[in-house]
Amino acid sequence: MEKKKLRIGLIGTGFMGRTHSNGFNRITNFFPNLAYEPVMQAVCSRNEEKVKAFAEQWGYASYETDWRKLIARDDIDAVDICTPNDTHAEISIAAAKAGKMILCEKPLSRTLAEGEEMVKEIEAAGVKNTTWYNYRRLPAVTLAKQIVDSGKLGRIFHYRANFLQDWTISPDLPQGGAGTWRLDVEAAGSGVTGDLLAHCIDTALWINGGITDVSAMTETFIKERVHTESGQVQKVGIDDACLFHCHFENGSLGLFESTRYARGHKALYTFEINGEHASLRWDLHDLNRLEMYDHADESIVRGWKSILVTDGDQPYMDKWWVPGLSIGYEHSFVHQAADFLKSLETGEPCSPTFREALQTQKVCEAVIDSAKQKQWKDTNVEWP
Ligand code: SOE
Repeated sequence: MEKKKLRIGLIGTGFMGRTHSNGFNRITNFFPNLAYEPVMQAVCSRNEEKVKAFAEQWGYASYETDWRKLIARDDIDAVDICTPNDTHAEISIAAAKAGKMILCEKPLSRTLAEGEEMVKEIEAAGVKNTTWYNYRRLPAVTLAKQIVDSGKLGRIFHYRANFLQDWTISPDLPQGGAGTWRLDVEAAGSGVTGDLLAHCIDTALWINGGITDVSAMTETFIKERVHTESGQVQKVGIDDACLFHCHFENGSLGLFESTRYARGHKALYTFEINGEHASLRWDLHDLNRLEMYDHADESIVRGWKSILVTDGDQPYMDKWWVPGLSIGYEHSFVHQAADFLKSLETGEPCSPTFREALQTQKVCEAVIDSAKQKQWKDTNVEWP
């Protein structure tokens, strides 16, 4: 059967541009039953030499150096936004007005107000949309969601998550520009809260439901940095580290920590969920493993068991190799791209939609406000 085409226009050729391109490139081989196939139609970035090389490397048929031109093209169905956070609103709103479907890299926006405007415009335009929160689509994380949804854990008491890195410890690192825009509050909106905790919050909302209120503390360890473009020393406006605790709608308590100053940790994302009957824990460094303690096991063999998530019965794994053989980080993007194509077929939304990603923004904003004002803050999250 001839497949329908989804002609992709990618904007941004950094780290995320590569992960998404790799995701689209692998779909047709590994998800052969989808009715749609992605077509790498065009890629856009300001530097012509670099964007041309990127197009050749990743198989895009053409390139642009102005995103407005890419959006105006009739031969693009979906715009994939992989540019820094300060461009998400402008590009996605323009793309929606041009009637394009939109895939936007996380976090949705810099601020809640910006995110609300995006959701309003995208929903008014009625275009299909999704936000890339890739970690949900690692098979072990999806399995954790399935186990919680099955009721096996019973009542949930605790949800805790960490996302620890160490790449910004040096005071010599500049802020702003390629590579270091995540340190510049103007470009990023916030520091670890929007960049790293947003992942933890998205996974937590998805698995454990709405977060009602938060109490947070943040710290900026390095107070001044040189701006890459101006060369001027500037005040640092981002949170270098953030801790918060919260209540979930289901009555459980949440504890979250993120920093880019945990020497030795490059990308340690972990979560643990404790329920009445069973607990689950997961660690990105061993991403195909889900650990579970089940109190229903016979007492003499009761203990933490280690589930290697590589079996064809487990989420997404029927698409890959044979049981026991692993997949990696990049597959989370293949899965999200495949789920987006599948959603075109079924007419269902592809979660997290912009509206769902806005709920993560609400938690992020409440966290930042709580830390600034030293007060508990309601999130006003609407979940689901
Ligand atoms: C930051 O270092 C970063 O690249 C985030 O921007 C990503 O979202 C995260 O997955 C890994 O770390």
